[in-house]
Amino acid sequence: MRCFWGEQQRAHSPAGEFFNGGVHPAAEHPGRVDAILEAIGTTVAPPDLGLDPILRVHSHDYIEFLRTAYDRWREAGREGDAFPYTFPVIGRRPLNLSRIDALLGQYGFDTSTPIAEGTWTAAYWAAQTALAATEFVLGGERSAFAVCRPPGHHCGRDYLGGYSYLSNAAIAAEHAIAAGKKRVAILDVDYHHGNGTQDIFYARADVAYASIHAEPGTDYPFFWGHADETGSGKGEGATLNLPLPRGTDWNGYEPALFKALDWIDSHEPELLIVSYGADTYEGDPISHFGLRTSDYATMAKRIAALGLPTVVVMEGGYAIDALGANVVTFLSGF
Ligand code: SP5
Ligand code: ZN
Repeated sequence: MRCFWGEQQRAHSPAGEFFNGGVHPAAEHPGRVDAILEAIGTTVAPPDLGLDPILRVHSHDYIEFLRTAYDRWREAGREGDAFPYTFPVIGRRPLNLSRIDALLGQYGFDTSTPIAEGTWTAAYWAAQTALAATEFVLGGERSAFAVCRPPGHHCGRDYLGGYSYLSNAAIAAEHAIAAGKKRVAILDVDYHHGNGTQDIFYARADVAYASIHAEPGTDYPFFWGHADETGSGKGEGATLNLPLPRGTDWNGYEPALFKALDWIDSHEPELLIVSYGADTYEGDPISHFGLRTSDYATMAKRIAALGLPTVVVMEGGYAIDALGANVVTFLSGF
């Protein structure tokens, strides 16, 4: 499968993330792509399609924030990576605040997603990588893989979170719609619910979103991904959430996958985008499913049986020793 990757994506290298009352080494680090690139071999660098396709998904003010936040953080005299500490949980509205600490809270929902020196550059090129893979498939190819990093499925139109800054999968989907596709489906198989992708398309009928993920009652992102979230307005029925308990192995996973695939098929999409996270792996350090490396070949074979042009976008996956094998095994199933 043709694989796209931009070296600029290495530039994001936050020192740590904050959870459980302390700072821990960042799980989403550049070593992840070393493991993936070594396993997949040749990659193609994406061209620069500019900001326009990104602005189909994200708001201007959010993009302006993301581009400038690190510099503003340093100008405020701070050391290290930019972290928020106050969040507008009640009555979030577009106040025109200027202090960087207010902005960090306004545009972020967790403390796992710091803005470091190269964050904007890397996120920008991750989006370009997703766009290049999408262009390749729109050009008539059966499938392509975008080695996106940082990942994207937790961030929304105007907020970051869950190691995600730009919504690579949503940017790919909107690019396909702008190119004339009438209906697109996104299948999200990362261990965590893709709350950002869901949010972006929640009221839309033309982009169907299906996710299989850890029960949010026990796992991040907690507040989204519950089975009763099915879309709103014109998008009612165009969101499907299939939460599974911790400990789920392939025997428990496969029926949910079949359900999601049947559901996607019934929406008659012209293009499929897969948000692929390898953090469903049994050895993942921050997750609790029990999939084995060989299961990813079966997973991909089932997805490929839909017979749809498919763009695979990388999301999470933190077991570095097995990450390359998990990705390659998944891609081999197409
Ligand atoms: C793209 C993606 O997979 N994002 C996941 C973000 C999860 N952040 C959660 C941080 C808290 C992790 N708790 C780990 C406990 C380890 N013992
Ligand atoms: Zn994940």
